[in-house]
Amino acid sequence: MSKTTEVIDKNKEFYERAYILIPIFNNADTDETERLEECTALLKTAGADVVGVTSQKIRSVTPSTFMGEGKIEEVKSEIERVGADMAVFDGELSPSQVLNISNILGGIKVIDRPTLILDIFAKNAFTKEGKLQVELAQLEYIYPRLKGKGEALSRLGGGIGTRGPGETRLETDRRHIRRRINAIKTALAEIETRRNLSTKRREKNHAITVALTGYTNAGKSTLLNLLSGSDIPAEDKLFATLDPTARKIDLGDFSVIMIDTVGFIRNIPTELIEAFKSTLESAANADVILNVADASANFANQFSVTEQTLRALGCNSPIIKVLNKCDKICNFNGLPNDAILISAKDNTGIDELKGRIASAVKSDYSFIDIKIPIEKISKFYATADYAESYDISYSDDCALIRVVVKNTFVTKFTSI
Ligand SMILES: Nc1nc2c(ncn2[C@@H]2O[C@H](COP(=O)(O)OP(=O)(O)OP(=O)(O)O)[C@@H](O)[C@H]2O)c(=O)[nH]1
Ligand SMILES: [Mg+2]
Repeated sequence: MSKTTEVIDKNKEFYERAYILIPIFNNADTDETERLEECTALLKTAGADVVGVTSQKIRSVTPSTFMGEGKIEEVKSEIERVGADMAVFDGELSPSQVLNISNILGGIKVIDRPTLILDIFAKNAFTKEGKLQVELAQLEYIYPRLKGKGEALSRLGGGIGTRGPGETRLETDRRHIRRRINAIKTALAEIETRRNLSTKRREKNHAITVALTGYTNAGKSTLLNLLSGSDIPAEDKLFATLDPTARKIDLGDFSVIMIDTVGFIRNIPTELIEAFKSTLESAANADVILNVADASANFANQFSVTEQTLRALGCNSPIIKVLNKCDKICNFNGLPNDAILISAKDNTGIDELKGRIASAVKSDYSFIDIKIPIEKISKFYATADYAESYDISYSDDCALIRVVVKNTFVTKFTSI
């Protein structure tokens, strides 16, 4: 029924030593190995080594400690043996569960999965907006947990779970938090208004947008670097990208603006989705969406986590499934046949991907070539606002105009 294993024992200075607890429900869609790998990657990104793990199959939740109390008692001696200084629960805990588990484990720090994810976001936020969004999500998560004495939080001490964006330490005074939440919301609303203005400007410039979305660490930034020849940070870390980055990509006939954005993960804290809503919505509203997953991981789950999150954000755009890291797999059986197989590392499948993006764009847009005498060019300018974009070149007494236009407006140009 349950299993106790020691995983890694590295003695790195400054690294916290984490012991993972994994509750497993019978109908779970992710298996134990995957959960352990993902939790280990999250901890590595946050700056901790995993020194042990205990999993337990659970039929019903024990209200006081989530997993059975007997199991937690067993974990105590393991934790002492391997010298862990915190326990990480791969799920969400109530404040009293945190406190009860910590009590049984001799008072050590206990954090849950949302706290761990929020901590990584805090670590990786660099822009003003990113920092505010993360701090808001952290405070919204903490606030209801500070009811009563907030003892569970005072147990945290320092390190993972107590860090805000940048060098800040998270506020834990309820009254201050309420005030801070309101101030952050006002500041974010101002930033959003400014962004909406520039989006409007971009809409007026009629750029076609393609959003890179997908599971964290699937290779979105690496793909954008390859397509655009730029040098956006891409690392073997979770949530390396938090702030949206846009680059122009040439697709032959025309170009698009591709937006790289924050990655998704299973059970992403709702507070994070809420705080990142405006950033995520601008990706969800792009003309075409790429849903990137890692071919060497549980890609079916990765695809569905991303797609569900996008649809929940009101996304109606066409979604193209992209399976990256195909260089890492030997067996191509069982891969979804509606996905494009690529390797951003080895530059394979990229032409097919570009072709698919172009045809998704073309199913919405038409490309028209117009040749008119220069003295009649005002006729074109009278309808030019209906174009997404256009290029004009001149030959003898004629203007040659290539127009990209939404299908609904094609007739505005065919009658010139
Ligand atoms: N083997 C292999 N590794 C890849 C490929 N594409 C990306 N990687 C590696 O995967 C890791 C994550 O890549 P990123 O581009 O940062 O992934 P991301 O989707 O932007 O991740 P987040 O921003 O953290 O959500 C890096 O170490 C990349 O070098 C690929 O095609 N093959
Ligand atoms: Mg990235």
